[in-house]
Amino acid sequence: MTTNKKVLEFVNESAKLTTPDNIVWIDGSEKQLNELRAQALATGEIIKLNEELLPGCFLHRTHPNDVARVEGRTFICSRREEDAGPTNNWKDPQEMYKLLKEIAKGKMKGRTMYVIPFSMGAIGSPFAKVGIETTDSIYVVLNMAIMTRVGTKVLEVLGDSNDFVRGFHAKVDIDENNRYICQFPEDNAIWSVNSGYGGNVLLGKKCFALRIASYQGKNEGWMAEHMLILGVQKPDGETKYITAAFPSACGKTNLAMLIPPECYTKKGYKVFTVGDDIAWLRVGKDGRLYAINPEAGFFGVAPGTNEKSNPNALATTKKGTIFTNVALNPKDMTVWWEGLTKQAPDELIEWKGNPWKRDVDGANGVKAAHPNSRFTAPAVNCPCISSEFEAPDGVPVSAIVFGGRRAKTAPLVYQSTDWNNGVFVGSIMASETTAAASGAVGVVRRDPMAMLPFCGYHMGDYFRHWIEMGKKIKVQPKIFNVNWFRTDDEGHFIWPGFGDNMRVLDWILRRCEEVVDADECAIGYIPKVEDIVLDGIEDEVSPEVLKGLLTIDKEMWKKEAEGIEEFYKKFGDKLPVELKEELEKLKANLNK
Ligand code: GTP
Ligand code: SPV
Ligand code: MN
Repeated sequence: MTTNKKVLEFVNESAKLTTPDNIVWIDGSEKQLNELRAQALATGEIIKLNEELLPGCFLHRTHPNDVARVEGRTFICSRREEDAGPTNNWKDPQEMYKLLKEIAKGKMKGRTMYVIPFSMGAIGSPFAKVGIETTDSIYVVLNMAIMTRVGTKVLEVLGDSNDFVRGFHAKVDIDENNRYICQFPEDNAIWSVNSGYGGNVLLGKKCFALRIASYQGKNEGWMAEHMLILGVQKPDGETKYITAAFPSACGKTNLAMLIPPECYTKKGYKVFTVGDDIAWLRVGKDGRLYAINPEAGFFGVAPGTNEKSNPNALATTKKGTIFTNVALNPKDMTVWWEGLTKQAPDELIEWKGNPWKRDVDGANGVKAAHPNSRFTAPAVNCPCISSEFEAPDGVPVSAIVFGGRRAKTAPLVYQSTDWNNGVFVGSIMASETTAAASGAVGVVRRDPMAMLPFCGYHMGDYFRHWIEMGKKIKVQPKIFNVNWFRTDDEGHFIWPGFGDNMRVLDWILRRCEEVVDADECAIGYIPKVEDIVLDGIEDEVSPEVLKGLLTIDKEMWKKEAEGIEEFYKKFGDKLPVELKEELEKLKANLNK
């Protein structure tokens, strides 16, 4: 399929190591994908869902020990340990290659190795980058065919170039004790062994488009971020674009596809999705910041997705979708997850494949779907996909929003005072952990720019890169922070969230246009209560309640500042002095 020597070399090396019975090159044709689906159906690797209700949709179950990203087993194998920084696991590349080769040696015997040429970004876009993934998993092939652009045309644009990322994946034995997700930034290489789950094995996603790409971006003067991209079309027809970085399972897909409340739709406001997870950002010729979504599909969290919370996401999953670790309704071969409907069907097959009864298992708190169960759905299915989704030069960014899951401390929204202060706001992000990664859930941890698990180099250098990028952008986006997750004394979310987050986006855009005032406080600019539109939710959110959501507790923030200072110590002299100064300013403001 190609005469590219470097590609052939990589494929031959993968094959020599793992000794598969066959090698199949993925050409991207529907015919070939159909053959693979048929094979995977025959072995039970995927289960066909109801063709009338969910045409072209399948269910896949991963091993119960393999249901999320594994941060403890994810490594940045730069030559020097210092270059991986204090927030990444590191191992010497030569040692790690040796270990990985021992693990994968001969492990594709009796299996087929698939070669997937893929493009991150629309083929032909100046932002786009090519990868080649070798894998022994049909599930990976079928998912990559949704999440990225795959096939012959990718090899055509690559030509003889050596500028591609090498992604090696082998399922081996799905042994969690020998699972490794390794990035070699200096070699443009990724190795993933002993997993068959989503983000660990769809190597175009977090491994390439964030860990490797963030490193490439630092060297080449652009940025790879864990951000959604959305467009707000105003009644006058103009569309303004916002990017937002929230940690895993903290609301990116939901915000990217939001349907505005009636008081906005009546006036003609519309929201369009450009991306839901990853943004690649470059400075355009006009000095503005432009964003593309390098992906072609959505790998979204299923639980909580329903007709009310995210009808657009639900509609997106109605055809050509692969569901991973959701529950199966065997009566009609449809899928179910917690939060899809108020009441579960009487009987289901839970995500591990066992019978499940609502009144027995459900009543005992046994979940039918895994909390990190997901759908892989083509972006083109999305009813609100942006007309600019494939725009080769991306969309201009007016605002950058950071946010996390904080029960207290962080207000509903605030604006930073300028770019460097905005970088500070991103760098001090903290959020409660979620089921998207293995480990404890609900523990507050620092997660700068939602990139803690995804930055492919020293995070101090990453902060420096953000500051330097600001200098190159002539028309800097304004930077904000949001928190949809403040809770009351009973632990209930105070802010209704979802579509109602439009009320906050509206304030953000009005701030960008400089048509609305704000109150200055210790941490930045806070909305005046009367400037957040509450039409339609007055019963739920009174001006008093809103005032509470916008209040800064100085004592809590003094503690927060101590925590930031402690966190910053990790970075030693790699911490940009600009951020140190911002921290000093914050402390001074809190003592005023
Ligand atoms: P990744 O794909 O892991 O990067 O996650 P994500 O950031 O795209 O998160 P997603 O939109 O899938 O939301 C994750 C969870 O947060 C779901 O259970 C949602 O129901 C919940 N959620 C999203 N937005 C809101 C909101 O505005 N308020 C509340 N209370 N919950 C929300
Ligand atoms: C995340 O965890 O942020 C995801 C899912 O988007 S995964 O692809 O598994 O990383
Ligand atoms: Mn994500």
